Formats: sequence, C-alpha cells, structure tokens
Amino acid sequence: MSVDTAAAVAERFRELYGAEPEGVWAAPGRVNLIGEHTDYNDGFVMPFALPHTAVAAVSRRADGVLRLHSADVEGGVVELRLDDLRPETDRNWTAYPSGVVWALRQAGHAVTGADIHLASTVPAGAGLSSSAALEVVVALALNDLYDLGQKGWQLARLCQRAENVYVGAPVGIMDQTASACCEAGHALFLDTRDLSQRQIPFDLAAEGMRLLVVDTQVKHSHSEGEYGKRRAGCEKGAALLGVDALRDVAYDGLDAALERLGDDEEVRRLVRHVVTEDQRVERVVALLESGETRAIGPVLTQGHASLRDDFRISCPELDLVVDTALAGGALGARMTGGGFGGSAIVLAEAADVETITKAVEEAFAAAGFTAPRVFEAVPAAGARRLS
Ligand code: GAF
Repeated sequence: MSVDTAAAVAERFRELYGAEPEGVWAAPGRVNLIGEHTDYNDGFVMPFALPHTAVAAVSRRADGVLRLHSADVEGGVVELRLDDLRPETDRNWTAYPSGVVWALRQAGHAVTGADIHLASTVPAGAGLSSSAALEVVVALALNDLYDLGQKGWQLARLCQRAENVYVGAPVGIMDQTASACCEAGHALFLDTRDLSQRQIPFDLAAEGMRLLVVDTQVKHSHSEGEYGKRRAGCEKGAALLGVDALRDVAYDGLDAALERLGDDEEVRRLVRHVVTEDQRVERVVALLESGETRAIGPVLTQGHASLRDDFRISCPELDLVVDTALAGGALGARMTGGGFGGSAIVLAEAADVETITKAVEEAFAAAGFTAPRVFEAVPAAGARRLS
C-alpha cells in the first residue's frame, strides 16, 4: 500500500465530507495456506496476508451519526443513526462497517459516530477475505481514534461477532485474525480455540519457489446456506462424539471416532475432513520449521482432495486449476477459503510458473470457463495505520 494511495483516499474523504480525516488505515485480505473449515471447530489454520488491502479514511463524530462511503460501490454517502443499527436488517456492503460499530458499542465501547470513506483492492467474492478486510480496517481505525486499547485478536473477535450476528454469516475467526495479526514475510499459525499464534517465516522466493493465487472468478457468499450446513454438520459430529468441538478428536483416534458415528455417512465425511485437516496444518508447520518447504506441496494437494471428496465444497473450476497445475509440474495445489468458487493456490518452482499459468488459462478457455485471474502472493503486513 503506497503513501500515494493513502493520500488519494484522504483526498476523496475531503471531497465527500469537507474536512481532513483524522487518519488513514489499511487492513489486508488473506490467502489461507492450509487449515480449511477448521476455524469453527476450534482447530488450526495457517493464513498469510495479501498485499491487497481495504483502506479507510476516518474521523470521529460526537452526534450518534455514522456516514459511510465506498469507492468500490455505486452511490453516494449512506447516513445512519447508531441507535437505529439492528442485526440482520442490512443486506448491502454497509452491513460490514456498520456491524463493526454495532459490535463495538454492544461490547460497551463508547463510539459516538464516524465519517468513513473506504477503498479496497481485495477482490470481492474471490475467497480472499474482502469482507474481513473491511471489518478490520474500520475496527482498527475506531480503536485508535477512540483509544479503546483493544489488541489485534480482540478486534478480530469483535469483527467476527459483527459478521455472525449483525451481517448474519456464520463464519469462523480465521479471516479477521489474519487481517488483524499477520506479519510481512510470515504465515500465521493460529490456534482458533484460544487465538494463540506463531509467526512462521515463509519466504518462498529465497528458495526458488512461488505461490500463485488463481481466482476462478466464480463468486461465492458465506451468508448463503452451504457454509452454514457444513458448520451445522460439524457441530452435530462433535455432539455425537461427546466433545466440545471436532478439534478434540485426536488424529490417531479418528478410526474409532468414525466407527462410533455409525452409518451417518455425511457427518463421517465432515469429521474426517476436519480431523485430517488439523493434522495437515501441524504437518505443514513442522515441515516449514525444519526447512523442508518443498515437502508441503503434497500436503496441500491432500487438503484439496479432502475438501473435494469429504467436505464437498469444491467446484469444477477449482478442480481444474488443481489438476492442471499438478499436471504442469506444480509441487502442490488446493482450493483456498470457504469454497464453492473463489480461489485456488498453486505452489510451484519459480521456473515452472509461466508454463503452469499458461496451462491453466488454456484449460479454462477449452472448458468454456471465464478466464481466471492469476497473481503471485507474497506474505504482506497485517492491519496498520498509514497516516
Ligand atoms: C471462510 C470463513 F470466513 C472462515 O471463517 C473459514 O471458515 C473459511 O471460510 C474456511 O476455512 O473464509
């Protein structure tokens, strides 16, 4: 995020609201390396921040009014009264920033209003956490301006509550924590049970590799039913097994657990994915920490198979990226994020990137799919104040 972008967002704020903003903040989107649909099962995840960010120019108000504007959506300034904010009444983009203000006030923080102008470079609906970036940038700005003293993980919890209760999407805590807490050059090993974290150095370029993000351009949304159904299925599995969350089913106790689930095939598949996925995260961490970076490739690919066959949230476009990339020599590939569209990641030798990219583009054209958007992802900084 350049100083120029911060200056441009501040300039637009001045045009809209007729005064200088008190500050400008940025919060990134994320890509998840491994650990999918584990976060609402108290499990492990390993995202890193993208250079793509939501940027907010913000000033406080004392009169109980919230004014919102986005450079990315048609229309003018939206004006709301804080006392009128009600969960699940707003179906527009404004639900994300309003939800954060609502959650802060619900938690007892004395936020008395704000003027906000937002501009985001995080692709929407691409499985790269554009919503979490919007939430976290607003939470961080208000935390600073109102001197609320909340740490990154606490802001993440507030943003998750905004999304769960105010927006009405039953998401986990990964995306908000990634946006708030990631560090440049690192992937974040996060235990979603207590939000304890470890920053794992992740510099593929130094080892002659690259990580590609392939946005299939197939749009998805978490407030639609399938995400919630998977979550409910996991909770049913935990209840049947008598544990608080599927995180409590040990990997070496998986066969016995599956047996106990009897012939509930759907729940068995969900449980198998979550328990093996937690184990894959731990395996990837161990491999990265022992310098065996190339060996994470097959683990990523196993994660895709599990999401496709057991969790059943892939789609033909995501499978085509993975199959084509692997056939083109990729070290590993998998869908990333919530699924049903969005993006895949491809781990490859630097020398193979061009061939793999071309092969994926050609395969999409041959299948009659919309052309994918491919870019290299390098771990960037988490949420921060720009000016
Ligand atoms: C989405 C959700 F927002 C996350 O909480 C997580 O569950 C993810 O899907 C799947 O791992 O991004």
